[in-house]
Amino acid sequence: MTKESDYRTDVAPVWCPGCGGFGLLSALTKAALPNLGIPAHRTLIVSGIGCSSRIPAYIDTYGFNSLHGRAVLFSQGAKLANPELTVVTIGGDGDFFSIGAGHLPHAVRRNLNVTCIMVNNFVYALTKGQTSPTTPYLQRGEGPFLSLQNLPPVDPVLDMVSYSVSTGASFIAQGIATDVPHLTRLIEEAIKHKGFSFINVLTPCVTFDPPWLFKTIKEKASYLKEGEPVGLPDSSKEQPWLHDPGNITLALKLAQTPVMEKPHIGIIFRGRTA
Ligand SMILES: Cc1ncc(C[n+]2csc(CCOP(=O)(O)OP(=O)(O)O)c2C)c(N)n1
Ligand code: SF4
Repeated sequence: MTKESDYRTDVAPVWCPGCGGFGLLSALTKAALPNLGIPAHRTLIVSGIGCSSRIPAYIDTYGFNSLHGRAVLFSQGAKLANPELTVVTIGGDGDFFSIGAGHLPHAVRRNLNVTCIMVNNFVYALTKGQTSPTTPYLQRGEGPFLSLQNLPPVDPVLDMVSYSVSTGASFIAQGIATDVPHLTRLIEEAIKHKGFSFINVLTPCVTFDPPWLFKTIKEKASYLKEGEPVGLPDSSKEQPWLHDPGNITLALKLAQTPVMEKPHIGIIFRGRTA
């Protein structure tokens, strides 16, 4: 059994106090990696560029702080070169879903055994608050949202979970950075899954998100439990949808629920293995 001290470097995180990055770091180093017992020298963490992408410096495994938008390519290359490695890719919503979005469907169809963790803080944080594809949609003229230039986002949200379901990703989950024990379980399941796995981690950016954003997400978070009723508009007491991660129709329904209305937390879909 390995332990936390095997996975933390002595580099102190430079994240703002309260940043959601700390939750993910704890989930990985205090629980998921020690629980799985994967030796540090058999683990590679690849990130892109962003606040969240600083994480390889804080985890004492192999690590690579690569290029903005390209982390998933480096991960696949590393896995092909050394199939013995456990490869985890970590990056922001800008990284995975803006500049890097074109790589994802191809990673999905190759279905290599890599785990992708998208730190979805709804904003480009490192570059100081520009909007990303996941920034909640506001009507033009509704007022300033995030950017220093006071420009509200006018484009509708692109939803990464729906995108993963529709491209056929073999493992899809949604976690929340403030619930570390639950996030730990999702990460463990994703790493154990033999194939491409994707976790969308809803994460607070205390500096550039408006405070109501993460407060709303926490209040509305709805946990998925296998075999138990799921809160969907067409699920009733008489005819409930019961959660079944193998049901792609249900996965699409869950993914299409706007995250600001009902963030479904848990394993959304588990399909074919590599
Ligand atoms: C090719 C390239 N384009 C743009 C940038 C500038 N840049 C660095 S980080 C970043 C966005 C960061 O946002 P996100 O990926 O969501 O991560 P976060 O900082 O929010 O964790 C951008 C645009 C870059 N480093 N490289
Ligand atoms: S700016 Fe946001 S994402 Fe970056 S360290 Fe601070 S809280 Fe975290």
